[in-house]
Amino acid sequence: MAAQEEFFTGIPKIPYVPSAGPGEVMCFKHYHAEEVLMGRKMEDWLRFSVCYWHSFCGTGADPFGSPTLHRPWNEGPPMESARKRLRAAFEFFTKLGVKYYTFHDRDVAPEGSTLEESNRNLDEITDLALQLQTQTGIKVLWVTCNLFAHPRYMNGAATNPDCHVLAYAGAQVKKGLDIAKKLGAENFVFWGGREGFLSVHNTDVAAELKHMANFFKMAVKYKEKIGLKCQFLIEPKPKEPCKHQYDYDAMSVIGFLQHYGLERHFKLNIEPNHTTLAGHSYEHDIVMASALGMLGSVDSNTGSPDLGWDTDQFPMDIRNTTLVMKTIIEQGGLQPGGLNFDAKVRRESTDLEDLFIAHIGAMDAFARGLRNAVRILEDGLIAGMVKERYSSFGHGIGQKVEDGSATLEEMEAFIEQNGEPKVTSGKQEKYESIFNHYI
Ligand code: XLS
Ligand code: NI
Ligand code: NI
Repeated sequence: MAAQEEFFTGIPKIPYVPSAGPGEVMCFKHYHAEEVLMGRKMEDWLRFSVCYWHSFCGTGADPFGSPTLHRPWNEGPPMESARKRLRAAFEFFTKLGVKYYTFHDRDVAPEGSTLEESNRNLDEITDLALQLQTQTGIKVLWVTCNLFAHPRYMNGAATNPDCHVLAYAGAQVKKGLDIAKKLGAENFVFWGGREGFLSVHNTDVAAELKHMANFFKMAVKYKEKIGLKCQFLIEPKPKEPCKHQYDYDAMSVIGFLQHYGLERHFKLNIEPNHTTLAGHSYEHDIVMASALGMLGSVDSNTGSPDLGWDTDQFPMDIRNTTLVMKTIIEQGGLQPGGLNFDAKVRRESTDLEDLFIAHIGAMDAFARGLRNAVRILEDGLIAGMVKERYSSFGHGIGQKVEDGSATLEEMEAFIEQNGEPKVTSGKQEKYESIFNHYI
């Protein structure tokens, strides 16, 4: 048998070299997979995942320009290049030392002219994926269905005004769930690509929301029927491609899930670039979802404050990664979710090695965030200050508010007895100064 084609020639398995100088970017200086922090290996806190669509399907094309990234695996007839792409991807995951990957159904296998043909393509490619997974030990963090690229979905999938289109999406998701089971995916993501509206004039919002909820109920039912054990995740995004998307941000998705009685079956996959598009700060939705026990996974990327769209850059800012990791440690980890690099190299970063440099840089940024967060939590200084700030809820009237037994009459009696509260400083700058000490 001919030797398997190598795509990243000259690039070895990426080593950990903590002493490496500033110009050495093809090694980890902070990410040390096996090192144990707060009782867990770094790789288990971080659970890094590479995304298929940007890193292996992306061409660098944008609305103003043609492809700039000419990948050897994207050449040839569709099924042949699908197989090459998969082998290239597994070579990349192995050399990078990442244990998880994520994909849309249509990233790994081309859409055929009928659903049957698309499904056959998927069967064939996922046979190879399963083989490569077994050989390498690499696993699927999550699968998702692309319910937004094909023209049939231009008016939405689960929220399409035409039930024929919704049915197609349902059929596609059924197959996606079968594939998730076949490959042992740990999660399944629903990103509402075109679930929203561009004009309120032609849209029955109440009907669309109900259809979307019923669509999710069908997915839950089928998941249970086939005994698929993965976590369902919804990924909020406020806009793009729609002007308004129903899954606007963490709190709107949580409200939606609760309204339709779906909250037990889903968690959230938070993408910080979407959070900033919603007008929040980077860590906002991670903190909000986690506070309500709904943070399931993170699409680790970042936007650009100068551009108002989903630029999907690699996360390189240590302040952000520290805040994210602090939240993740506080909730006891992300498993079965992970940190998925839903990020793409810039269209100007045309070398194959740039794919490695980008992932290594982002992994190191998260490893530093993890190390910083561990120091913040182990020192306990900030936690102690926050605890003190809320200490009035630990006794007396505060305790009654805390456990939900207090009444407005008791509030009135308390004020009659104790009068005006004394104002206390919020000390924001003190917290910020202490936080900076750990960065
Ligand atoms: C798009 C989303 C998408 C999902 C998966 O903005 O981030 O890539 O993560 O469909
Ligand atoms: Ni995403
Ligand atoms: Ni995105």
